[in-house]
Amino acid sequence: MQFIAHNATFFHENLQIYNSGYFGEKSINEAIDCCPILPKKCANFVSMKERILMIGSNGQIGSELATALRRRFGTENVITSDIREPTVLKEDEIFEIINVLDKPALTDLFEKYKPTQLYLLAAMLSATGEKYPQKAWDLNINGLLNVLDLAVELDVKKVFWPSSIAVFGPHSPKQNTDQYCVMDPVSIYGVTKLAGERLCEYYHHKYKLDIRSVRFPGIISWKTAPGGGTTDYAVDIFIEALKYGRYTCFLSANTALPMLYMEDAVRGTMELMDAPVEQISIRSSYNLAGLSFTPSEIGKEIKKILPNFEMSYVDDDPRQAIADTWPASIDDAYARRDWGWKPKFDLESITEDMIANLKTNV
Ligand code: AKB
Repeated sequence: MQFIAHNATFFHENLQIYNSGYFGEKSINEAIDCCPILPKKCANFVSMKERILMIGSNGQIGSELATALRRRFGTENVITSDIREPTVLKEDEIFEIINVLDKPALTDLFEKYKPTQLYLLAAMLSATGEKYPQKAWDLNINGLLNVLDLAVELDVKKVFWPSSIAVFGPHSPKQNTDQYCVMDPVSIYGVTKLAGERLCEYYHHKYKLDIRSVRFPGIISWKTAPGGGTTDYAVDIFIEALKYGRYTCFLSANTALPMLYMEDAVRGTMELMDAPVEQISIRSSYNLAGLSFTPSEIGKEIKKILPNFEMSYVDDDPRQAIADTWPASIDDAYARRDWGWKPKFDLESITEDMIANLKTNV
C-alpha cells in the first residue's frame, strides 16, 4: 500500500512537471523523449489503459480540454460527445452524438466505450438559464444524475464535473469568498450547481465514487466562444475591440468578477484529476481563483494595446442582477493546499495573449 502511495506521489510530481506548460504542444511521450527528468515509467502510468469519455465537448471548456486530454492519453483513448456534431473533427478523433438526458442512449455509450474517466461538461449557463429555468434544471441536474448513476453502475474510476462561482449569493462574503460560507444562489444556474455539488458529495460518500470538481469563475479564451453566461463579456470585449474598435458592455464599469484564463483552467482541471486520491479532501467542489477585474479595468488594459478602443455601458441588462450576487474575488486556499493549484495568467498577460491570438487566428 505504501509502495503504491509512494509511486502515485512520484508520478504525480512528474505529471506536474509535464503540466507546467514547459513542453508546449508536445505529447507526454515526446516530452519524455526530449527530457530525461521525466522517466519512461511516467508515460506508462499516464496511458495505463485510460479511456476518457467527455459529454458536452463542443463548448468553450470542452473543446480545449479535449485537445489536452487527447495529447495526454492519445487520440484513440478520448471519446468526445455532444448533442450536435462539432464544427471541426479531425480524421482520427472519435465523436458520438448524445443527449445526456436520454438514459438508454447514454447507457449504450458507456457500455460501448467502458470509460475509466468521465468529464461531464454539458450544462446551461446563468444567462440562458434565466430564460429557460425548467430546461436548465433538467439538463444540469437530471443530466448529472444520469451520469453519476451510470458511473457507479459501470464502475467509472474518476468523474469530473464543473461547478461555478454561481453557487454563491447575496449573503455570501463578496471579497475573498471562502470555500465554506453562506451560499444562497439566486439564479437557477446557481441553484443547480449548488444542488449538483451536494449530489457529488453524496455519491462520493454513499457509493465511493471518485468525483472531482472545481467552482469555475468566468473563463476567458479565444478558440471557442462561451455561450449564455454572465461573464461572457470578458471574451466579447476582445472580439469587438478588434472588429469594431469599441464595445458596449452589459455589466457596469465597476462590477468586479472572478475570472480565469483557459490555459490555467485546463491545466487546473488536469492537475485535479491527476492528484493522488488521498490529497482530495473536498468532494463537493473546490473554489478556484485566477484573477478578478472590472469591465473598466479590462477596458484600460485593452486600450494599452489598442489605443483607439472605446467602451460604453448599458444599464438595464438582466445579467447585471446575476453578477451583483456573485463574489468579486475568491479564496482558493484548499485547492492550493490539497493539489498545488496556482494560476499563471494575470490581466496583462491575458490581454496580450488574447489580442495576439485573435488577431492571427480568428
Ligand atoms: C456564467 O457566467 O454563467 C459562467 C459561470 C461563471 O459559471 N461563466
